[in-house]
Amino acid sequence: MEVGVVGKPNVGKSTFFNALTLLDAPMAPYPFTTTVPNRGVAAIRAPCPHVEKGVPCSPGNAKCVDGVRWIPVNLVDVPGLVPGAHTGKGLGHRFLDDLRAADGFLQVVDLSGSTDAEGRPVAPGSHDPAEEVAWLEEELVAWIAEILSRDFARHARSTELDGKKVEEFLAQRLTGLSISPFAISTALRTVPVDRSHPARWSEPERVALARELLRVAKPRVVVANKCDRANAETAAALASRIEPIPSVPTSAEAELTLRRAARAGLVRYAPGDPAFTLPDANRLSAGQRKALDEVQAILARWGSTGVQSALERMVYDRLHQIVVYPVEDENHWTDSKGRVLPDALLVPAGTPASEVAFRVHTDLGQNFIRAIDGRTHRALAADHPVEPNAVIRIVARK
Ligand SMILES: Nc1nc2c(ncn2[C@@H]2O[C@H](COP(=O)(O)OP(=O)(O)OP(=O)(O)O)[C@@H](O)[C@H]2O)c(=O)[nH]1
Ligand SMILES: [Mg+2]
Repeated sequence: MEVGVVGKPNVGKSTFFNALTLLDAPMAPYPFTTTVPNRGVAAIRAPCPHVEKGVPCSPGNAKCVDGVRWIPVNLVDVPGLVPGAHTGKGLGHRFLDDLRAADGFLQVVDLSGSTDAEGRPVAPGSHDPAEEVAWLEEELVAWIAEILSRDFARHARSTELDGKKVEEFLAQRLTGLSISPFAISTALRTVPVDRSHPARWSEPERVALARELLRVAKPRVVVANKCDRANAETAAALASRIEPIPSVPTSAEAELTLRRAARAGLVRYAPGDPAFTLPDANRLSAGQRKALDEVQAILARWGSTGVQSALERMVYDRLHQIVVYPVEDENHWTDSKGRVLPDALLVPAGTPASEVAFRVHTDLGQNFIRAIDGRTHRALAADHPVEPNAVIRIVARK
């Protein structure tokens, strides 16, 4: 699972990225601070089944803290895009190629309206963040259309000569873009192109296909950042202007402050929580105390910093992922070495049991006999969809 962080310059993309990964990507109050993509690992929360089992777990890939599993998700932060980036404005848009594998885009905008379209500081409230949602979509469409069009005529002609299916042709053009066959067939159904003659597809037809592919294959969530300098009315106005794209008000700066303070042992705070506590208030300098007071006020006003929810909104609600726990012993929920619930996997909702087996190991998938639900002890056939949070054993031919 990979999520891309995109948006115009100076809105807080790298701050948001650092808050979720605790890395140190450069951040600064001017445009184009980021010039090369930053990659890191964030995590989303899931209730750990060890709590209902009443035995401690031994997590491998996803740590467990107080009954909450933190499931890793790859995050990529890129340079800022400006209107016209596909024609070379700003830093252009070639760096978007580093987001080819992204399953969805978190678009960070400046809810406080204190940066113009190019990311230059302006008076708060003087720029409407809804505008950048519209033009950023055009930039993403232009990027996919360009990938689709690279060396198009030659490939299209050879497709026609070889009598290859148009779905196959598009899949090849879009290799590595994490666009499913489902998205491709949906786009071909929606956009009335001549299926037998891709070489005749016009530029506007290719752009229309790119737009549809983006809509189906790359869900977006808008991260309405700098909410510490905005109010609930502005957040509601943005939400209604950009419907149906969901938006989450965030203060990436507050989240980064809290996570760094928690790492230093100055506060107790679990990402996404509505509050934090101070284990030893005497350890704080006057500056630290002031910064934490400000964060406290943001939490009181908004309920949380929103950063953790924004990522979870993407992975759970927009990408429809669920967590499953494969085990080898359906009674004790252990692997062959006796470790309880060692692995937590993200899979799309509705994934059949046999597909989960493939995700664990190709051999298990190929030799699948049945799966067994660790709670009900019922057998699941190959095509049976796994439940969210399922603990399952795969039974395979030896
Ligand atoms: N008030 C406020 N400022 C923020 C917040 N998040 C980031 N900033 C500030 O916004 C400025 C830009 O932050 P960056 O994270 O560098 O922004 P970016 O979008 O990565 O910028 P580029 O890499 O130049 O595209 C910095 O001065 C941050 O401190 C926030 O939640 N609230
Ligand atoms: Mg940046």
